[in-house]
Amino acid sequence: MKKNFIPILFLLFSIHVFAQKYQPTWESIDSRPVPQWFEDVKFGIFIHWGVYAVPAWAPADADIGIYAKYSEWYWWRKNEDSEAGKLFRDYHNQMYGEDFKYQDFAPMWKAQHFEPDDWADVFKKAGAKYVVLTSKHHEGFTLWPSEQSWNWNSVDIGPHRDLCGDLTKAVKDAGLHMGFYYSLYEWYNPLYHNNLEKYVDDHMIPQMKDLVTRYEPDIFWTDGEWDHPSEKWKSTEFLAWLYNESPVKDRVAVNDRWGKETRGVHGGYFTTEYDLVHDREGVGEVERPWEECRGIGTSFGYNQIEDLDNYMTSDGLVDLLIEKVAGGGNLLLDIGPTADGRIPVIQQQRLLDIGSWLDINGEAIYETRKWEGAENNDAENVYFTRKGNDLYVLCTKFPEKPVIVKGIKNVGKVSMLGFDGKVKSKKSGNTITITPPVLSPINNPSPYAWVFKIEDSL
Ligand code: FHN
Repeated sequence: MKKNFIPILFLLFSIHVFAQKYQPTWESIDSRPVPQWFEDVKFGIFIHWGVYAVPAWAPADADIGIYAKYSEWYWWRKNEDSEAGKLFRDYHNQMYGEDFKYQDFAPMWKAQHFEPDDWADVFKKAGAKYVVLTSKHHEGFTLWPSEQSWNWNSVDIGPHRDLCGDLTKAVKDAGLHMGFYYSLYEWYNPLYHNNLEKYVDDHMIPQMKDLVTRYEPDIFWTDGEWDHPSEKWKSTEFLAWLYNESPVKDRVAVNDRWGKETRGVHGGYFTTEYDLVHDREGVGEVERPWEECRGIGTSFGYNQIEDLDNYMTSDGLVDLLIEKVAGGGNLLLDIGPTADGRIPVIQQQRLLDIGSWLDINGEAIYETRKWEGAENNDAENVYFTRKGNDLYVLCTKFPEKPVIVKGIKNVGKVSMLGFDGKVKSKKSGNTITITPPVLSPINNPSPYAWVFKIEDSL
């Protein structure tokens, strides 16, 4: 009897493994399409909120490259032997003194004005359809009561609140998709440095599964993957669990940061950051949905010394959204809340401006796809999206001359979104020439970008 027990167990185990739809290999994981909802939503809000919101500082104007301006890197930079490191150290020592440890900032993060419903309301008014919150950045501090992060989480210290839970509820109640950013590596966790395998098995994977089962996010957005290949992070094992067994298996979307070799190659949708595409073998060979992320200014975390020169204008942000969506991507625009729990007013204002533009022009953004015919049209400041047989022509500057669009099949009604008057157009062969209407401040539908819709044209 006993003799047969082991082979039977092995058989049952094998049946279980092969009955799973996705195997823990990149070939199998990559075969799962990114859920369609992700490609439809186009615009999301990234939130970088952590202990770094207390010092909230980076040398925004120094000529030291993009990454060194990230305020969320404060802890690392101030210990770094580099030009940027010196700037962070000098600032820290002057403001807080050499003996003041980064950890001492944690109790100063009070989040006393954090109103998750108000945040969700701003996101909704911005026209965003999804939100991605840093559940844990490279500093290892978790925004939920993680068992693995004892006394270094937002319930034990600082805000004394389950920030992931509270925001998830508010965002879901507002009808938006909720997602989490999660950093695989942790700068100063001794377990990470001394025993990677134990860190992955006993710390990282349990944390990731805890986040998924507790809050059921629609997006799992990993980062901090560059130290090790995905094999060491056991990424395909986690993804197989996520896709086969987790409570969000049918709807969850993930990104491409699962190991030093995976950006732009493996995983779910591809990501760029401040337009940086990570250049490595295999990148660009596979067509996947993609997403650009960046801050409104020079940093993801809040940087209190940024001024207007560091911030993109509302006009620039609307243009950025158009450019990314016309290129087939999504825009994940980051905000950096303050340590007391507010979204800085200037960031709110930028978001609401985007929202009012989307209120009128959203149909040219949401649920659209890239128009391949755009390649044959190279007029400056003119972009295209398509939905069904309709073509949208998005002009980021008001056209002074007629707009010529090549490569259409037919012409149905031609209109400008948000404008009631007639729009003149003329078709000749596969080309249509649209004469921009004369607008006044009274009937101008937008201060930022103007959209022509050509119905039944594709
Ligand atoms: O180091 C981080 C950075 O702080 C920020 O979180 C961005 C967001 O994409 N990702 C990392 C660098 O790629």
